[in-house]
Amino acid sequence: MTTSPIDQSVIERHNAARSKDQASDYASLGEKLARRGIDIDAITEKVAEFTVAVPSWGTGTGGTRFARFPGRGEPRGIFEKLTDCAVIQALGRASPGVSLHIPWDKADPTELKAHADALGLHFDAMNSNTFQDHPGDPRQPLSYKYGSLSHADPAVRRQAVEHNLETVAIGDKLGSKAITVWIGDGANFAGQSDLSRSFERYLESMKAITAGLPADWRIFSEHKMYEPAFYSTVVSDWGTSLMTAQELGEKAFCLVDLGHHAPNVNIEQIVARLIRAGKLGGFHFNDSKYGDDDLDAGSIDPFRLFLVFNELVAAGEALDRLSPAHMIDQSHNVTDPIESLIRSGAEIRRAYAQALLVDRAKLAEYQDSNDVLLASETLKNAFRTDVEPILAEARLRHGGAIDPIAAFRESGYRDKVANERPASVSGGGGIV
Ligand code: PSV
Ligand code: MN
Repeated sequence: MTTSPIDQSVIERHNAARSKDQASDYASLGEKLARRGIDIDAITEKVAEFTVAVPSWGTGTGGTRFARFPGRGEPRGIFEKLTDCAVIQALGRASPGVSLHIPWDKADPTELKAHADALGLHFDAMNSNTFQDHPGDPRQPLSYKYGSLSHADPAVRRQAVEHNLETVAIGDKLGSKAITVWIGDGANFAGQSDLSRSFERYLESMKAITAGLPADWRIFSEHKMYEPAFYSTVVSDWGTSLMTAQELGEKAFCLVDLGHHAPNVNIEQIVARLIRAGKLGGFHFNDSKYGDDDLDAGSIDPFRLFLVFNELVAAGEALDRLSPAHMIDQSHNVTDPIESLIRSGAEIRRAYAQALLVDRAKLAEYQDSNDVLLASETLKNAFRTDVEPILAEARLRHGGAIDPIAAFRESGYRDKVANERPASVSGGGGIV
């Protein structure tokens, strides 16, 4: 028996007012798709099965290195963050999983698990944090100022390895099956560190973490081109990440954070290559214009998100074997985090639904006969399809809201928690 922080009668009232329009929009899209030989219900079912985990740290207002402007009723700790995640799931029905960040979310695992179970949530990949110091944490007395897993000092490396293993041990009690390792290690100046030796030290540390994983766990290496290091970063690109995963063996995979590449890089091609190598471990979805902007998924370049999903759908069985983790990694500075996360879950599902509509036989035919224009049109045709009735139907059939943002506002949840959580000080994990 699970309890939802959103009264089901709010959702029912909301849907009752919209169900006639939804039924007619769904029927009319169904007719259009039937003319293209597509069964709308089969697509809706696949969309409903597709889920993406929300980041615990995304439920509070993020910030930049200039300022953080707290929002109303922000969660004050991991238990309230989980409650907010349950709101996102109750309305959007796309995100029953939550990704935790340790030590930001450190709490008694038994209590955490019980709280999540009661809310009908589970835990996706764990994240370790060796990109910050943790004053007061007796297990991490040494500073990460000059690096963590690749630090020149073996004592710092050992501490960072231990922190990762502690994160795994917590995750294991919570039912998680993977750890994502992102390090901020790198250099601001040429000559500051030895590019080869620092990578060797990183690999050695990652091997120690991998050796300590439970049998059914996976480890994801997450690359990022720059920031906080601005001259060189130890795990800067997918080549480094792939080398890492290949060297670590069968438990190791690469995680693609959409914001972590050079400007204009072809992310969908990276995804295709990682699938080919059998090393695509998962995603951190978000969107960006300039760098690691951590904006809402699909808010800037929905076509790019669609093209990523086009590769995933095209991969078919090869992807099923990899079963990559889908997670959101965003920073919400000027929107209500709950609304942004609901919308992002829907945008990610939208890209998936559009990718399912691609006529793959025709696409292959046009590609092989060098009919460039019609190959391009085949993709664009799927992307141009307004799949909103499918997304709404997937929510509706699973107890969610036809228009989840409107339902969230109608629920009065933000006002309620603003009263219950006065002048909260701690938002998310801070800057992502
Ligand atoms: C780093 O920018 C990152 O993408 C990593 O996934 C971190 O775990 C997350 O953001 C939060 O800082
Ligand atoms: Mn990330």
